[in-house]
Amino acid sequence: MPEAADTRCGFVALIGAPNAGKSTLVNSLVGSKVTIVSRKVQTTRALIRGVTIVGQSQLIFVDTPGIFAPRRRLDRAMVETAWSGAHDADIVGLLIDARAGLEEEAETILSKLDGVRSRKFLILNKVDVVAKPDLLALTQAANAKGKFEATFMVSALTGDGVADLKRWLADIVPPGPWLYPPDQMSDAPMRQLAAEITREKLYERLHQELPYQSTVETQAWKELRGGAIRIEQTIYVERESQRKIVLGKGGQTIKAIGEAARKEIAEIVEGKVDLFLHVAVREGWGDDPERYRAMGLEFPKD
Ligand SMILES: Nc1nc2c(ncn2[C@@H]2O[C@H](COP(=O)(O)OP(=O)(O)OP(=O)(O)O)[C@@H](O)[C@H]2O)c(=O)[nH]1
Ligand SMILES: [Mg+2]
Repeated sequence: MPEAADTRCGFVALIGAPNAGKSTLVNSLVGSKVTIVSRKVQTTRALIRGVTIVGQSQLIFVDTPGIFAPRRRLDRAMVETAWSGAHDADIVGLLIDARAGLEEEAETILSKLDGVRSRKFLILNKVDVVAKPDLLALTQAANAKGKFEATFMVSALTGDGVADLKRWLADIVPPGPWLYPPDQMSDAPMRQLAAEITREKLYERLHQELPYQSTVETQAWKELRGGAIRIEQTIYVERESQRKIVLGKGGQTIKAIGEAARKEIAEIVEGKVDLFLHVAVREGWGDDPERYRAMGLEFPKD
């Protein structure tokens, strides 16, 4: 590690509407999968940190849940946690899906961003699918509404513009000692990432309301003799009818979810993994403080 006197270190929170590409960008910035991604909105539920080093600077990226008009208790917890991530960061990047432009959710975030005292910059994401003139118009419109130190145009998916953004951040994060060992990319325990990976596979295979009415927890994690890891997870749903859908005909759906999750977890731990998934009906889990603790969320009291 370099001498502390020369180092820089800071928290960079990425906020934005659901589906803007925050998690994809955090993974791209870190160069490894630390947070899950899906085509559906409201995938990320809590603050997820991903760490990377650029020269003498350690950048701690904070992935946040999308900000939208919340209805359920869980929605409120997610939106509150996203704003808390912004307030606590040294630097906040507002991500806008350039294809969607300044839609209602992005406008609402822009209008509240003045209340955040951290340094701010703007990111137009998904430039791989948007024409240049549209990007310039969007840059102007967003900068007219918010005070940003800089605007970046990136594609989190292709990596276009990501290195430039990293270099800029490395120069402006505050001086100070590194907070994580140089080889650490995430501060989440493996059992939490493993639960998130199963949730990602669930989001890929289930539709309508079901993904939003389910949550995944790792119940047991055991290293067996011979090196394999035995993992037990529970998928909580709200109703028996949902349990049946998660299981699928002859157990096909849960099998596919489990197999996809097992493969990915095995790659990350670089070893053999046995994954056992249980599906439990827990009516009202969205109002159960215990589930929020497991997700790393504050429980909104009302
Ligand atoms: N074409 C294109 N698609 C992208 C890009 N970045 C992200 N996506 C896609 O956008 C969708 C949403 O990505 P996420 O990273 O999950 O978005 P998010 O902002 O974290 O979403 P929430 O966690 O729900 O708030 C996924 O299907 C991504 O593959 C990009 O640069 N270009
Ligand atoms: Mg996300």
